[in-house]
Amino acid sequence: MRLLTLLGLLWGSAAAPDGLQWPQPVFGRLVSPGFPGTYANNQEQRWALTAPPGYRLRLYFTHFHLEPSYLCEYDFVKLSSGTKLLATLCGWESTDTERAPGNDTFYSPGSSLDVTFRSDYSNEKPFAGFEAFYAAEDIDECHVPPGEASPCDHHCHNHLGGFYCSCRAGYVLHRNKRTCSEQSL
Ligand SMILES: [Ca+2]
Ligand SMILES: [Ca+2]
Repeated sequence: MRLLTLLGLLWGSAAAPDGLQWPQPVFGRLVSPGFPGTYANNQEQRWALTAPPGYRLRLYFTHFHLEPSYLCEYDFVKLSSGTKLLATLCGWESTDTERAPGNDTFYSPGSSLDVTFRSDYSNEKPFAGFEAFYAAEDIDECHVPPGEASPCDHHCHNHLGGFYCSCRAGYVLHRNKRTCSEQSL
């Protein structure tokens, strides 16, 4: 019951329309029910994590031991962001048909990350579940993958929570703050 209340509070704050403040850095620890003890059957828990605008969420696992199953259809930890599925994890070692997190670090594409843990109706033996840590980190908008356009015409400057553009000598920054045009004399 207490858990449900907490989830409700998390939901409530995540659903706040505006004026949502982040007075403190966003970070925390997630564990499966009962961790470091074994998790029970028929568990489902969801964490809706939200970072401030301009930030993304980074998450990694320090412990992971779930029942392995083909395509992780029995017990799993699912990472998603909106409708985008980022990973479905189970077992403790990756195989051809299942993925365990290992030393991977996971990043939300935007400022939200949903973590869902689910266990099915049975376990052949006890499993201790998982422990994970998350933190919000600045999105480096200036760092774009090869082949993608930089957000700035000329120079891009990253900063915490955003970025800004500047232009080479002889050019001025357009009102859109991105485009550079030749300075008219
Ligand atoms: Ca199970
Ligand atoms: Ca930034």
